[in-house]
Amino acid sequence: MFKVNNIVSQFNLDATVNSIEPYGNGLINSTFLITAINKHNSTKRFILQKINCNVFPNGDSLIENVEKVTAHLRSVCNDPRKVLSLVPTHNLSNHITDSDGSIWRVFNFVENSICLEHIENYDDFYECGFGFGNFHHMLKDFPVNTLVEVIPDFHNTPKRFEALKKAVSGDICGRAASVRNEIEFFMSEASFYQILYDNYAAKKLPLRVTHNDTKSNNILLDATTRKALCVIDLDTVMPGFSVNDFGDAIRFGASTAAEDEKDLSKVSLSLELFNAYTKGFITGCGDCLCKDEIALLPEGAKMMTLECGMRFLTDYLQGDTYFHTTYKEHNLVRARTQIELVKDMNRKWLQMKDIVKSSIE
Ligand code: ADP
Ligand code: GN1
Ligand code: MG
Repeated sequence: MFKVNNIVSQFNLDATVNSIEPYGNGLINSTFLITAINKHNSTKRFILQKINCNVFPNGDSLIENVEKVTAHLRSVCNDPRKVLSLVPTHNLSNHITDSDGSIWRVFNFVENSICLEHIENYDDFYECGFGFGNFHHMLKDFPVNTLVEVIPDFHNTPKRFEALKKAVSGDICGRAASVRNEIEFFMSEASFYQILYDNYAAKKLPLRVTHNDTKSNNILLDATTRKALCVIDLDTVMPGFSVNDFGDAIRFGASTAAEDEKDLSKVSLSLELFNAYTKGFITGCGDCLCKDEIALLPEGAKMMTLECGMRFLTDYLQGDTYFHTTYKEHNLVRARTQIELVKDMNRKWLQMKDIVKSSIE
């Protein structure tokens, strides 16, 4: 803890630190809650984060992206609870680099907010959709080419498929033979992976500023009104496709089971939740989505579920070096829930298409 205390002392919190505790359930970065007392004797809280430099080797560019995007959001929305703010250091920097080369930053804590690990009702999920849709709306005039692609090809599903096949042939942990069925499933969907890039090439799908990690625990709702409040976890904000932002949220939030549920009979796509998110997202986007983008929303949902499943399986084959895991088969269990969800999406495909169509009539 000495090291963390030392890190915190370099930020200009304007308050005396009482405690620093691990916080949240993210799979990549390390997050801490700082509780402090200011000179008026009021409690002030902050979020401290250490960026995972294996995942984000380009930490300086990541912080620059976050600074640019939050500055733009502040220019279109002046409510401080609705936009993340980086707290400066005493040297007026927006982050510090420690002796190991790791990057740390502090955000103001958004008080009286909740963040959902599981969706509890349709209205909450509508609000998540509205909030992420509104994020696109607020960033529609942001010059997308000024953002650094901090993880190149992050949602390039064809490349993720190539990476899976390479992990299978490399088989460095000797695990491939035991996951033949899972590998076979991803092979059987191979003709699907190119579809968004084909639409991009045909100029039907524009490149936008996208969040790229739209799980429900990456948006804060107001604890009193349960209205969408603030989009967080901006590390993967990069140029991308809106349908993937829609899709990742569906993958996580419209599933009837947790991402790491072992009992696959509990995993399915809730069409009611799909409907709620679709309505919220399209409304939040306002006029910024084009017709072809809206038509491809179901493809985004299936794509992100397939891609995330492949990423979990690839990590399992490679010895669990990317995602935080708490037991040996954790990534495999996660890959299996994603496969189960895709199978259910295939069964409910026409209904998903109909829900999207009826949302714009
Ligand atoms: P990770 O990249 O590890 O997922 P996040 O940025 O999503 O990290 O933060 C982890 C958790 O911390 C979030 O799910 C949320 O509960 C909480 N959190 C993060 N930033 C804030 C904030 N500014 N105000 C309140 N809670 C926050
Ligand atoms: C990671 O950091 P977190 O938990 O919000 C991952 C996402 C995955 C998600 C799966 C940078 O997100 O891409 O969809 O886990 N983030 C990164 O739960 O790889
Ligand atoms: Mg997160």
